[in-house]
Amino acid sequence: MAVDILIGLQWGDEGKGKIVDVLAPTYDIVARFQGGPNAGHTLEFEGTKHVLHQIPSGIFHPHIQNIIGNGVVLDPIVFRTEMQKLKDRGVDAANNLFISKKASLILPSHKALDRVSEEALGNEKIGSTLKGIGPTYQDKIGRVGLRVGDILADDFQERYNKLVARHRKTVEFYGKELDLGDQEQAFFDAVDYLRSLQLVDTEYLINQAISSGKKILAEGAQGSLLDVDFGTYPFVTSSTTLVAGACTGLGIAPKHVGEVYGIFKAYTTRVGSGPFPTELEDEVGEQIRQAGREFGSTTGRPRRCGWIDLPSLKYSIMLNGVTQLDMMKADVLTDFDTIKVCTHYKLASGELTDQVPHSMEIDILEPVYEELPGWKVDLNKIESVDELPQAFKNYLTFLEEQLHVPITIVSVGPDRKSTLKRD
Ligand code: 2SA
Ligand code: MG
Repeated sequence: MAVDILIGLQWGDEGKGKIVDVLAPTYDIVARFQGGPNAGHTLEFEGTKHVLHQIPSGIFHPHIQNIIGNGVVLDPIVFRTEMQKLKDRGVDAANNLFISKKASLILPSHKALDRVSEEALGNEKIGSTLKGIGPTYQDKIGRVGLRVGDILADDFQERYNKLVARHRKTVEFYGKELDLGDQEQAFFDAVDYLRSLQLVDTEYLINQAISSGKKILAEGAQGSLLDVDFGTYPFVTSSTTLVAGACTGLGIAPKHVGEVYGIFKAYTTRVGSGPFPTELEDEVGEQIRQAGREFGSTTGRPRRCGWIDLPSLKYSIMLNGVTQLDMMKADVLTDFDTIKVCTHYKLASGELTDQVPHSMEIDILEPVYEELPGWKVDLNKIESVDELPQAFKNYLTFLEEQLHVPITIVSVGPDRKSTLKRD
């Protein structure tokens, strides 16, 4: 088995970037397989915080080859800025970064489409990051999109014009005008930059690496509950955020999948619209938001906060075939006397279930909680699992008994060092 896959089990922002960074030293390749600039993967080490959007989180390790796979939607403008930021911090990513020729290109007009579409939805808006994700995947599935490899063709400008003409008509359909301002110039400048990088058929690169026994880590973005099929549709992102997405988004046969790391927070957050059964719209939710610094790392939006939700975690574990769990941000719950855990949902019929129903709307289901004693000890200072307070160990055991998967990593602070491994 050569490809391990790391997946967020909630609505994104579980701390995937941090765990990739911690696991990276044992891997030869780190690859992104879906999503794009909507992602915000935060890594902290040596007192500095780094937020990555499109570049894989293995980039800070010089021995690692990083791959942006075919399943990704790539915004050349955002990408170029991201590369420059890395360079400013002394990381020249160009040599160990490989970009799939089959990755989709986000055009400035895709971002305009994202905006007009959200405006038209009004109160029912998805709460998209406005990065053009939905419209770009629509064009991919609609078979009219542009891909990274197209920038090498002589007629790229014509193909670009043709697609923008389509987008212009759609924007007009919404009663608006397409005004791209200086974005087109920025796009073509960034495309020129992209041409100078290693644009390859990454499916061959990865499969050759598998054949030669190299270790690969596929890094998921967003979360399982934002998956286009199994998430809280239509309040989802437009890609397959599950393990299956790593196979199609990189060109990996399922037989090569090894460990599946499922990342979750000790509580739950969601940014954007859509149902969230355990949401706390009170001072407890606000306390979690402040203690956990729960603000979108791409858009800065305040994240909605709530208690941990076991039925949805079980669902994500099932869909992904999770083999190991990693629990993040346990330190955020330090100040609470009791910790609530949603074990079931109560349906309108009065029936209790631990399965995720077709709709997770709160008027259809009500969360049922068990209360566990809080630990009231600042976990941030703890450096080994033996030092963990008993009440916290009990919380872990309770979760493991419910989820039937071992929690092998517990993160108790933002820094690389605050990551405790359990056997
Ligand atoms: P989109 O932009 O079309 O993918 O938005 C569709 C929904 O998916 C949600 N989404 C996210 N949820 C959590 N984190 C994400 N990344 C950023 C972060 C988000 C941010 O790391 O904080 O900064 O706001 C992410 N990306 C997409 C989105 O909120 C919609 O509900
Ligand atoms: Mg994030």
